Amino acid sequence: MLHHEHSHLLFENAQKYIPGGVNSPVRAFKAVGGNPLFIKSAKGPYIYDEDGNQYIEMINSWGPMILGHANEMVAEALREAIPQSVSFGAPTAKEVAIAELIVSMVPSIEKVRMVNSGTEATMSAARLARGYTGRDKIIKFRGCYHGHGDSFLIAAGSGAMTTGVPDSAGVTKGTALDTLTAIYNDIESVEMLVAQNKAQVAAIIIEPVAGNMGCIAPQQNFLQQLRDLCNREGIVLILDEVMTGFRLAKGGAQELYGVTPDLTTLGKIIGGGLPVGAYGGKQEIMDFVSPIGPVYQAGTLSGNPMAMAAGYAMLSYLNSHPEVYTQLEETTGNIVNGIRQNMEKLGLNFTINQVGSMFSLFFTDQPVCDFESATASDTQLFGRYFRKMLEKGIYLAPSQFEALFVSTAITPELVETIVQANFDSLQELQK
Ligand code: KE4
Repeated sequence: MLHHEHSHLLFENAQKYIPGGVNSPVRAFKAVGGNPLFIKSAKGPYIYDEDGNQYIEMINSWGPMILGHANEMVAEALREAIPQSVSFGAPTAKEVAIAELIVSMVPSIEKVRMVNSGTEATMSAARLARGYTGRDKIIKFRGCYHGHGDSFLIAAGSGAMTTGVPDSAGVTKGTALDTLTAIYNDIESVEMLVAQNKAQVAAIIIEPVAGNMGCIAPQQNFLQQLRDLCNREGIVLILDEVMTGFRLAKGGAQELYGVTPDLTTLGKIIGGGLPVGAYGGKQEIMDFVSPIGPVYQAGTLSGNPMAMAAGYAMLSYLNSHPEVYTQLEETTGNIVNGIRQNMEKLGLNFTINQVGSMFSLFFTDQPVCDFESATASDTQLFGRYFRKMLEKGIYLAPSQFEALFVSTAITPELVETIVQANFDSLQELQK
Protein backbone atom coordinates (compact mmCIF):
# COMPACT_ATOMS: atom_id res chain seq x y z
CA MET A 1 0.00 0.00 0.00
CA LEU A 2 1.55 3.31 -1.06
CA HIS A 3 1.75 6.06 1.58
CA HIS A 4 0.64 9.59 0.72
CA GLU A 5 0.98 11.47 4.05
CA HIS A 6 3.02 14.34 2.59
CA SER A 7 0.55 14.79 -0.28
CA HIS A 8 -2.36 14.77 2.18
CA LEU A 9 -0.75 17.41 4.39
CA LEU A 10 0.12 19.56 1.40
CA PHE A 11 -3.42 19.23 0.05
CA GLU A 12 -4.91 20.29 3.40
CA ASN A 13 -2.70 23.34 3.48
CA ALA A 14 -3.19 24.11 -0.21
CA GLN A 15 -6.96 24.30 0.28
CA LYS A 16 -6.50 27.20 2.70
CA TYR A 17 -4.92 29.37 0.01
CA ILE A 18 -5.90 27.98 -3.39
CA PRO A 19 -9.50 27.28 -4.52
CA GLY A 20 -9.94 23.51 -4.19
CA GLY A 21 -6.23 23.28 -3.39
CA VAL A 22 -5.30 23.15 -7.06
CA ASN A 23 -4.47 25.55 -9.86
CA SER A 24 -6.49 23.58 -12.39
CA PRO A 25 -9.67 21.64 -11.51
CA VAL A 26 -8.92 18.32 -13.18
CA ARG A 27 -5.88 17.91 -10.89
CA ALA A 28 -8.15 17.68 -7.82
CA PHE A 29 -9.04 13.98 -8.43
CA LYS A 30 -12.75 14.90 -8.04
CA ALA A 31 -13.71 12.48 -10.80
CA VAL A 32 -11.85 9.52 -9.29
CA GLY A 33 -12.05 10.13 -5.53
CA GLY A 34 -9.25 10.43 -3.04
CA ASN A 35 -6.79 13.27 -2.68
CA PRO A 36 -4.45 14.48 -5.42
CA LEU A 37 -0.79 13.55 -5.39
CA PHE A 38 1.67 16.40 -4.99
CA ILE A 39 4.48 15.84 -7.46
CA LYS A 40 8.08 16.53 -6.47
CA SER A 41 10.01 15.59 -9.59
CA ALA A 42 10.01 13.55 -12.77
CA LYS A 43 12.60 12.04 -15.10
CA GLY A 44 12.06 10.24 -18.38
CA PRO A 45 9.06 7.90 -17.98
CA TYR A 46 8.81 8.33 -14.22
CA ILE A 47 7.13 10.83 -11.93
CA TYR A 48 7.74 11.02 -8.17
CA ASP A 49 5.35 12.32 -5.52
CA GLU A 50 6.20 14.08 -2.27
CA ASP A 51 6.13 10.74 -0.44
CA GLY A 52 8.81 9.30 -2.70
CA ASN A 53 6.44 7.01 -4.62
CA GLN A 54 7.47 6.36 -8.23
CA TYR A 55 4.92 6.05 -11.02
CA ILE A 56 5.10 5.37 -14.74
CA GLU A 57 3.82 8.57 -16.30
CA MET A 58 0.87 8.47 -18.72
CA ILE A 59 -0.27 12.12 -18.38
CA ASN A 60 3.03 13.83 -19.35
CA SER A 61 1.75 17.23 -18.20
CA TRP A 62 -1.37 16.65 -20.40
CA GLY A 63 0.74 16.25 -23.51
CA PRO A 64 3.88 18.45 -23.52
CA MET A 65 6.35 15.82 -22.28
CA ILE A 66 6.35 13.85 -25.53
CA LEU A 67 10.07 13.07 -25.09
CA GLY A 68 9.68 12.16 -21.42
CA HIS A 69 10.40 14.35 -18.40
CA ALA A 70 13.51 16.49 -17.80
CA ASN A 71 14.66 16.05 -21.38
CA GLU A 72 18.35 17.03 -21.43
CA MET A 73 18.10 18.97 -24.71
CA VAL A 74 15.30 21.18 -23.42
CA ALA A 75 17.05 21.60 -20.06
CA GLU A 76 20.26 22.68 -21.81
CA ALA A 77 18.36 25.25 -23.88
CA LEU A 78 16.94 26.73 -20.67
CA ARG A 79 20.32 26.77 -18.90
CA GLU A 80 21.74 28.70 -21.85
CA ALA A 81 18.86 31.21 -21.86
CA ILE A 82 18.74 32.05 -18.13
CA PRO A 83 21.89 34.25 -17.90
CA GLN A 84 20.51 36.56 -20.64
CA SER A 85 17.62 37.46 -18.26
CA VAL A 86 14.29 35.70 -18.55
CA SER A 87 11.99 38.35 -19.98
CA PHE A 88 12.24 41.56 -21.97
CA GLY A 89 8.74 42.33 -23.27
CA ALA A 90 10.42 43.13 -26.56
CA PRO A 91 10.98 41.26 -29.85
CA THR A 92 13.76 38.65 -29.84
CA ALA A 93 15.53 36.59 -32.50
CA LYS A 94 14.28 33.37 -30.91
CA GLU A 95 10.65 34.37 -31.51
CA VAL A 96 11.37 34.75 -35.22
CA ALA A 97 13.20 31.43 -35.28
CA ILE A 98 10.34 29.49 -33.68
CA ALA A 99 7.74 31.24 -35.84
CA GLU A 100 9.71 30.31 -38.96
CA LEU A 101 10.04 26.71 -37.70
CA ILE A 102 6.28 26.40 -37.01
CA VAL A 103 5.47 27.78 -40.46
CA SER A 104 7.80 25.18 -41.99
CA MET A 105 6.29 22.30 -39.94
CA VAL A 106 2.59 23.17 -40.41
CA PRO A 107 1.94 24.12 -44.07
CA SER A 108 -1.48 25.70 -43.37
CA ILE A 109 0.20 28.23 -41.06
CA GLU A 110 1.53 31.18 -43.07
CA LYS A 111 1.79 33.52 -40.04
CA VAL A 112 1.68 32.76 -36.32
CA ARG A 113 1.26 34.74 -33.10
CA MET A 114 2.67 33.43 -29.80
CA VAL A 115 0.58 33.59 -26.62
CA ASN A 116 0.90 31.97 -23.19
CA SER A 117 -1.67 29.17 -23.12
CA GLY A 118 -4.03 27.15 -25.24
CA THR A 119 -6.89 29.20 -23.80
CA GLU A 120 -5.35 32.42 -25.07
CA ALA A 121 -4.79 30.79 -28.44
CA THR A 122 -8.41 29.71 -28.90
CA MET A 123 -9.85 32.93 -27.45
CA SER A 124 -7.72 34.94 -29.86
CA ALA A 125 -8.52 32.73 -32.85
CA ALA A 126 -12.26 33.06 -32.17
CA ARG A 127 -11.99 36.86 -31.88
CA LEU A 128 -9.94 36.94 -35.08
CA ALA A 129 -12.52 34.85 -36.96
CA ARG A 130 -15.26 37.23 -35.78
CA GLY A 131 -13.23 40.27 -36.75
CA TYR A 132 -12.34 38.82 -40.14
CA THR A 133 -15.89 37.70 -41.07
CA GLY A 134 -17.87 40.39 -39.26
CA ARG A 135 -20.03 37.57 -37.89
CA ASP A 136 -20.76 36.75 -34.22
CA LYS A 137 -21.51 33.06 -33.79
CA ILE A 138 -19.12 30.19 -33.15
CA ILE A 139 -19.92 26.49 -33.56
CA LYS A 140 -18.17 24.13 -31.17
CA PHE A 141 -18.84 20.45 -30.40
CA ARG A 142 -20.33 18.97 -27.25
CA GLY A 143 -17.51 17.52 -25.14
CA CYS A 144 -14.72 19.39 -26.90
CA TYR A 145 -12.65 21.61 -24.63
CA HIS A 146 -10.89 24.70 -25.94
CA GLY A 147 -9.69 26.22 -22.67
CA HIS A 148 -11.63 28.41 -20.28
CA GLY A 149 -12.53 31.32 -22.57
CA ASP A 150 -16.17 32.34 -22.00
CA SER A 151 -17.26 31.37 -25.51
CA PHE A 152 -16.06 27.82 -25.00
CA LEU A 153 -17.39 27.00 -21.53
CA ILE A 154 -20.59 25.67 -23.01
CA ALA A 155 -20.91 21.87 -23.15
CA ALA A 156 -17.17 21.78 -22.49
CA GLY A 157 -15.13 18.64 -21.93
CA SER A 158 -12.01 17.93 -19.83
CA GLY A 159 -11.97 19.39 -16.34
CA ALA A 160 -15.40 20.92 -16.81
CA MET A 161 -16.76 17.36 -16.81
CA THR A 162 -15.09 16.39 -13.55
CA THR A 163 -17.25 18.89 -11.70
CA GLY A 164 -20.33 17.33 -13.26
CA VAL A 165 -21.24 20.69 -14.80
CA PRO A 166 -20.05 21.03 -18.42
CA ASP A 167 -21.08 24.69 -18.43
CA SER A 168 -19.76 27.46 -16.21
CA ALA A 169 -21.33 30.11 -14.01
CA GLY A 170 -20.30 33.62 -14.94
CA VAL A 171 -20.71 33.17 -18.69
CA THR A 172 -23.26 35.77 -19.82
CA LYS A 173 -26.41 34.81 -21.70
CA GLY A 174 -25.26 36.96 -24.59
CA THR A 175 -22.00 35.08 -24.86
CA ALA A 176 -23.73 31.73 -24.56
CA LEU A 177 -26.19 32.69 -27.31
CA ASP A 178 -23.28 33.23 -29.68
CA THR A 179 -21.93 29.74 -29.08
CA LEU A 180 -23.75 26.95 -30.91
CA THR A 181 -23.01 23.33 -30.04
CA ALA A 182 -23.00 20.50 -32.56
CA ILE A 183 -22.39 16.76 -32.17
CA TYR A 184 -18.93 15.36 -32.86
CA ASN A 185 -18.85 13.12 -35.96
CA ASP A 186 -22.37 14.27 -36.95
CA ILE A 187 -22.14 16.55 -40.01
CA GLU A 188 -25.94 16.91 -40.17
CA SER A 189 -25.96 18.53 -36.73
CA VAL A 190 -23.48 21.11 -38.03
CA GLU A 191 -25.33 21.71 -41.31
CA MET A 192 -28.55 22.29 -39.37
CA LEU A 193 -26.95 24.94 -37.14
CA VAL A 194 -25.41 26.67 -40.16
CA ALA A 195 -28.78 26.66 -41.97
CA GLN A 196 -30.55 28.04 -38.89
CA ASN A 197 -27.93 30.80 -38.53
CA LYS A 198 -27.35 31.73 -42.18
CA ALA A 199 -24.41 34.13 -42.65
CA GLN A 200 -24.04 34.50 -38.87
CA VAL A 201 -21.42 31.84 -38.13
CA ALA A 202 -17.88 33.22 -37.95
CA ALA A 203 -16.09 29.97 -37.18
CA ILE A 204 -16.35 26.29 -36.52
CA ILE A 205 -13.78 25.17 -33.94
CA ILE A 206 -13.01 21.51 -33.35
CA GLU A 207 -10.45 19.23 -31.77
CA PRO A 208 -9.48 17.30 -34.94
CA VAL A 209 -8.94 14.30 -32.70
CA ALA A 210 -10.90 14.84 -29.50
CA GLY A 211 -8.93 14.32 -26.31
CA ASN A 212 -11.17 16.09 -23.81
CA MET A 213 -14.00 13.61 -23.65
CA GLY A 214 -11.48 10.81 -23.77
CA CYS A 215 -9.79 10.07 -27.10
CA ILE A 216 -12.23 10.14 -30.02
CA ALA A 217 -11.18 10.03 -33.68
CA PRO A 218 -12.99 11.87 -36.47
CA GLN A 219 -14.95 9.30 -38.51
CA GLN A 220 -14.58 8.71 -42.26
CA ASN A 221 -14.26 12.16 -43.89
CA PHE A 222 -15.92 14.20 -41.12
CA LEU A 223 -13.14 16.79 -41.04
CA GLN A 224 -13.21 17.18 -44.84
CA GLN A 225 -16.99 17.60 -44.69
CA LEU A 226 -16.46 20.45 -42.22
CA ARG A 227 -13.86 21.93 -44.57
CA ASP A 228 -16.27 21.76 -47.52
CA LEU A 229 -19.11 23.29 -45.46
CA CYS A 230 -16.86 26.16 -44.35
CA ASN A 231 -15.82 26.78 -47.96
CA ARG A 232 -19.46 26.93 -49.08
CA GLU A 233 -20.56 29.22 -46.25
CA GLY A 234 -17.54 31.52 -45.82
CA ILE A 235 -16.94 30.17 -42.31
CA VAL A 236 -13.45 30.10 -40.74
CA LEU A 237 -12.40 26.52 -39.91
CA ILE A 238 -10.32 26.46 -36.74
CA LEU A 239 -8.56 23.20 -35.85
CA ASP A 240 -7.74 23.31 -32.16
CA GLU A 241 -4.46 21.38 -32.15
CA VAL A 242 -3.38 22.45 -28.67
CA MET A 243 -3.30 18.74 -27.80
CA THR A 244 -2.73 17.08 -31.21
CA GLY A 245 -0.24 19.59 -32.61
CA PHE A 246 3.26 18.12 -32.94
CA ARG A 247 1.90 15.04 -31.09
CA LEU A 248 0.12 13.05 -33.81
CA ALA A 249 2.55 14.06 -36.56
CA LYS A 250 5.08 16.79 -37.25
CA GLY A 251 2.22 18.74 -38.84
CA GLY A 252 -0.36 17.59 -36.30
CA ALA A 253 -3.75 16.00 -36.95
CA GLN A 254 -4.21 18.15 -40.07
CA GLU A 255 -1.24 16.32 -41.61
CA LEU A 256 -2.58 12.93 -40.49
CA TYR A 257 -6.07 13.54 -41.93
CA GLY A 258 -5.05 15.74 -44.87
CA VAL A 259 -7.41 18.60 -43.97
CA THR A 260 -6.35 22.25 -44.27
CA PRO A 261 -7.85 24.64 -41.70
CA ASP A 262 -7.97 28.40 -42.01
CA LEU A 263 -6.60 28.81 -38.48
CA THR A 264 -4.83 26.43 -36.10
CA THR A 265 -4.43 26.82 -32.37
CA LEU A 266 -1.41 25.30 -30.63
CA GLY A 267 -0.11 24.77 -27.09
CA LYS A 268 1.45 22.14 -24.82
CA ILE A 269 4.32 20.57 -26.85
CA ILE A 270 5.08 23.94 -28.53
CA GLY A 271 6.46 25.19 -25.19
CA GLY A 272 8.42 22.06 -24.28
CA GLY A 273 6.61 22.18 -20.93
CA LEU A 274 6.77 25.95 -20.44
CA PRO A 275 3.66 28.17 -20.78
CA VAL A 276 3.23 28.70 -24.52
CA GLY A 277 0.27 28.83 -26.87
CA ALA A 278 0.00 30.06 -30.43
CA TYR A 279 -2.52 30.68 -33.16
CA GLY A 280 -1.76 30.91 -36.84
CA GLY A 281 -3.03 30.30 -40.32
CA LYS A 282 -3.76 32.05 -43.59
CA GLN A 283 -1.84 35.30 -43.99
CA GLU A 284 -5.02 37.00 -45.28
CA ILE A 285 -6.69 36.28 -41.92
CA MET A 286 -3.65 36.69 -39.65
CA ASP A 287 -3.01 40.17 -41.08
CA PHE A 288 -6.24 41.24 -39.34
CA VAL A 289 -4.35 40.95 -36.03
CA SER A 290 -3.05 44.06 -34.24
CA PRO A 291 -0.86 46.03 -34.79
CA ILE A 292 -1.44 45.68 -38.57
CA GLY A 293 -5.13 44.81 -38.33
CA PRO A 294 -8.24 45.74 -36.33
CA VAL A 295 -8.38 42.64 -34.09
CA TYR A 296 -6.57 43.43 -30.85
CA GLN A 297 -4.59 40.78 -28.99
CA ALA A 298 -1.59 41.24 -26.71
CA GLY A 299 0.46 39.61 -23.93
CA THR A 300 3.18 40.75 -21.55
CA LEU A 301 4.96 37.41 -21.65
CA SER A 302 4.05 36.37 -25.19
CA GLY A 303 7.19 35.03 -26.87
CA ASN A 304 8.94 34.84 -23.50
CA PRO A 305 12.64 34.04 -24.11
CA MET A 306 12.68 31.04 -21.73
CA ALA A 307 9.55 29.55 -23.23
CA MET A 308 10.84 30.16 -26.74
CA ALA A 309 14.15 28.50 -25.90
CA ALA A 310 12.42 25.39 -24.54
CA GLY A 311 9.84 25.30 -27.33
CA TYR A 312 12.41 25.83 -30.06
CA ALA A 313 14.56 22.99 -28.71
CA MET A 314 11.54 20.67 -28.56
CA LEU A 315 10.18 21.52 -32.02
CA SER A 316 13.63 21.39 -33.62
CA TYR A 317 14.11 17.88 -32.30
CA LEU A 318 10.68 16.71 -33.49
CA ASN A 319 11.21 18.38 -36.85
CA SER A 320 14.48 16.55 -37.44
CA HIS A 321 13.36 13.23 -35.92
CA PRO A 322 10.02 12.35 -37.56
CA GLU A 323 10.75 8.71 -36.67
CA VAL A 324 9.54 9.69 -33.19
CA TYR A 325 5.98 9.43 -34.49
CA THR A 326 6.30 5.89 -35.79
CA GLN A 327 7.99 4.90 -32.53
CA LEU A 328 5.16 6.45 -30.49
CA GLU A 329 2.50 4.81 -32.69
CA GLU A 330 4.15 1.42 -32.19
CA THR A 331 4.63 1.78 -28.43
CA THR A 332 1.06 2.95 -27.93
CA GLY A 333 -0.23 0.18 -30.20
CA ASN A 334 1.61 -2.39 -28.08
CA ILE A 335 0.01 -1.02 -24.91
CA VAL A 336 -3.45 -1.02 -26.51
CA ASN A 337 -3.02 -4.55 -27.94
CA GLY A 338 -1.87 -5.76 -24.54
CA ILE A 339 -4.97 -4.31 -22.91
CA ARG A 340 -7.18 -5.86 -25.59
CA GLN A 341 -5.57 -9.28 -24.95
CA ASN A 342 -6.09 -8.78 -21.20
CA MET A 343 -9.79 -8.09 -21.74
CA GLU A 344 -10.12 -11.14 -23.96
CA LYS A 345 -8.62 -13.32 -21.21
CA LEU A 346 -10.94 -11.76 -18.62
CA GLY A 347 -14.06 -11.85 -20.80
CA LEU A 348 -14.31 -8.04 -20.81
CA ASN A 349 -15.25 -5.90 -23.77
CA PHE A 350 -14.50 -2.27 -22.84
CA THR A 351 -13.89 0.19 -25.67
CA ILE A 352 -10.41 1.52 -26.48
CA ASN A 353 -9.85 4.43 -28.84
CA GLN A 354 -6.30 5.15 -30.03
CA VAL A 355 -4.88 7.72 -32.40
CA GLY A 356 -1.08 7.78 -32.56
CA SER A 357 0.26 8.27 -29.03
CA MET A 358 -3.13 9.22 -27.55
CA PHE A 359 -5.55 6.61 -26.26
CA SER A 360 -8.41 6.06 -23.80
CA LEU A 361 -9.94 2.96 -22.19
CA PHE A 362 -13.67 3.67 -21.86
CA PHE A 363 -15.65 1.64 -19.33
CA THR A 364 -18.46 0.94 -21.78
CA ASP A 365 -18.85 -1.88 -24.30
CA GLN A 366 -20.36 0.47 -26.89
CA PRO A 367 -18.40 2.37 -29.55
CA VAL A 368 -17.38 5.86 -28.35
CA CYS A 369 -17.66 8.42 -31.14
CA ASP A 370 -19.14 11.51 -29.45
CA PHE A 371 -19.99 13.17 -26.12
CA GLU A 372 -23.13 11.09 -25.54
CA SER A 373 -21.45 7.72 -26.11
CA ALA A 374 -18.46 8.80 -24.03
CA THR A 375 -20.69 9.74 -21.09
CA ALA A 376 -22.31 6.29 -21.24
CA SER A 377 -19.08 5.03 -19.63
CA ASP A 378 -19.17 3.79 -16.04
CA THR A 379 -17.22 6.60 -14.35
CA GLN A 380 -17.47 4.92 -10.93
CA LEU A 381 -15.75 1.85 -12.33
CA PHE A 382 -13.18 4.10 -14.00
CA GLY A 383 -12.47 5.69 -10.59
CA ARG A 384 -11.85 2.28 -9.02
CA TYR A 385 -9.63 1.28 -11.97
CA PHE A 386 -7.69 4.57 -11.67
CA ARG A 387 -6.96 3.95 -7.98
CA LYS A 388 -5.88 0.34 -8.57
CA MET A 389 -3.50 1.41 -11.35
CA LEU A 390 -2.12 4.14 -9.10
CA GLU A 391 -1.48 1.57 -6.39
CA LYS A 392 0.43 -0.45 -8.98
CA GLY A 393 2.57 2.56 -9.89
CA ILE A 394 0.82 3.71 -13.07
CA TYR A 395 -0.13 7.40 -13.14
CA LEU A 396 -3.24 7.79 -15.32
CA ALA A 397 -5.26 10.93 -16.07
CA PRO A 398 -7.71 11.29 -13.13
CA SER A 399 -10.81 11.33 -15.32
CA GLN A 400 -12.56 9.05 -17.79
CA PHE A 401 -12.88 12.11 -20.03
CA GLU A 402 -9.19 12.65 -20.71
CA ALA A 403 -6.77 11.06 -23.17
CA LEU A 404 -3.58 9.33 -22.07
CA PHE A 405 -0.32 10.45 -23.65
CA VAL A 406 2.61 8.15 -24.37
CA SER A 407 6.17 9.50 -24.46
CA THR A 408 9.26 8.17 -26.21
CA ALA A 409 10.60 7.33 -22.74
CA ILE A 410 8.21 4.35 -22.51
CA THR A 411 10.37 1.28 -23.28
CA PRO A 412 9.13 -2.20 -24.29
CA GLU A 413 9.81 -3.33 -20.69
CA LEU A 414 7.60 -0.52 -19.37
CA VAL A 415 4.90 -1.49 -21.88
CA GLU A 416 4.90 -4.94 -20.26
CA THR A 417 4.65 -3.40 -16.79
CA ILE A 418 1.72 -1.19 -17.83
CA VAL A 419 -0.10 -4.10 -19.50
CA GLN A 420 0.45 -6.36 -16.47
CA ALA A 421 -0.83 -3.66 -14.10
CA ASN A 422 -3.87 -3.29 -16.35
CA PHE A 423 -4.54 -7.05 -16.25
CA ASP A 424 -4.22 -7.24 -12.46
CA SER A 425 -6.41 -4.14 -11.97
CA LEU A 426 -9.16 -5.36 -14.32
CA GLN A 427 -9.08 -8.80 -12.69
CA GLU A 428 -9.37 -7.29 -9.19
CA LEU A 429 -12.29 -5.14 -10.35
CA GLN A 430 -14.16 -8.33 -11.20
CA LYS A 431 -13.97 -9.66 -7.63
P1 KE4 B 1 -4.57 25.61 -21.67
O1 KE4 B 1 -5.20 26.97 -21.50
O2 KE4 B 1 -4.92 24.66 -20.53
O3 KE4 B 1 -3.07 25.69 -21.92
O4 KE4 B 1 -5.15 24.94 -23.00
C1 KE4 B 1 -6.53 24.82 -23.14
C2 KE4 B 1 -6.84 23.74 -24.16
C3 KE4 B 1 -7.26 24.13 -25.43
N1 KE4 B 1 -7.53 23.20 -26.38
C4 KE4 B 1 -7.38 21.87 -26.12
C5 KE4 B 1 -7.68 20.89 -27.20
C6 KE4 B 1 -6.95 21.43 -24.85
O5 KE4 B 1 -6.81 20.10 -24.61
C7 KE4 B 1 -6.67 22.38 -23.85
C8 KE4 B 1 -6.24 21.98 -22.45
N2 KE4 B 1 -6.22 20.58 -22.18
C9 KE4 B 1 -6.46 20.20 -20.80
C10 KE4 B 1 -6.26 18.68 -20.73
N3 KE4 B 1 -7.39 17.98 -21.24
C11 KE4 B 1 -5.63 20.94 -19.83
C12 KE4 B 1 -5.55 20.30 -18.48
C13 KE4 B 1 -6.12 21.21 -17.41
O6 KE4 B 1 -7.17 21.88 -17.67
O7 KE4 B 1 -5.52 21.26 -16.32
